[in-house]
Amino acid sequence: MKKITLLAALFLSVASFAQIASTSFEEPAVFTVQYIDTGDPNVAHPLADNPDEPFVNWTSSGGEMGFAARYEPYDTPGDGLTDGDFVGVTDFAATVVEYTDGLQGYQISDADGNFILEFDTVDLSGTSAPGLSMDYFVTETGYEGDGTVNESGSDRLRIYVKDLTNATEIDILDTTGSDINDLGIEGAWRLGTASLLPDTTVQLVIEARMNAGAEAFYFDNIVFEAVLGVNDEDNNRFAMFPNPANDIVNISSTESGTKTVAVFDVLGKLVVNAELGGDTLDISNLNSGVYIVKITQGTATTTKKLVVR
Ligand SMILES: [Ca+2]
Ligand SMILES: [Ca+2]
Ligand SMILES: [Ca+2]
Ligand SMILES: [Ca+2]
Repeated sequence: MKKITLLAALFLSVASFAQIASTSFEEPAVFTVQYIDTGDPNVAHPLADNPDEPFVNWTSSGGEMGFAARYEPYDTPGDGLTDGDFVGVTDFAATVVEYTDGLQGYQISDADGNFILEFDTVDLSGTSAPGLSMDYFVTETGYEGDGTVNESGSDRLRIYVKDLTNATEIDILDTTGSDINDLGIEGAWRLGTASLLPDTTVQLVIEARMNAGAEAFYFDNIVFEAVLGVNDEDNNRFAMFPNPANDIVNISSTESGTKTVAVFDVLGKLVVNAELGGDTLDISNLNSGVYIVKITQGTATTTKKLVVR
């Protein structure tokens, strides 16, 4: 599932996307057992990876982003993760059916304390309109409390980006102050987004507090993207005509080979996703309006605005 989060920037002009960093949690091996913390649940500590248990940490080898997990007790410490919990990289999601991208994602459940997941920092130097998108799922069950007190029965999920350059924090989701049940976010995958600033260094952080096995949060498809300049090489490679169009539009490339074409409506919803061997894309199902067309061929990718009549 590809998502476009930078529609506002895209509408300004023809522009080209680049992925700056991402993880879909597909690289780590998976273990379908519980993770058992061997540390002291009464004190804060980094969570170590254990043999033949789900990875809670990952060191990037140049592909997917790395991440590191740590545990912080409540003011009223509980079992933490010493009682065995389904956390870390998993390929199953009991109540979720499946992850949104690939087979694997990251699960945090029954932490009996605070589970904090920090991702590798991302350098946004030289980018314009950088942003982050990610998918999250909150199970449908009876959460308690409003998350304002660091104690058992005060469930909380906060997802945010730390702007390390400006010492600010950009919230993607913060349930603090509400009973999670009152937010209408449970039982379906949700898209989380953040608009970021160029020339900053940022870090995605997830903080989760819950005290029951049915209370589970799942994460997948984390992508930092930015718009690269107009009139770049990738943009010049592709032509789209006629525009405005109806019924069909032609998408040509200066290079031979299959093209992947994704069409998004103004709300960022994917409406067409096609592999094109030739140049002709059927758009007869699209209503009149403005669309964003993302064209990919090999490593080249660009985005163009299409008007459908
Ligand atoms: Ca995945
Ligand atoms: Ca636990
Ligand atoms: Ca509740
Ligand atoms: Ca709870």
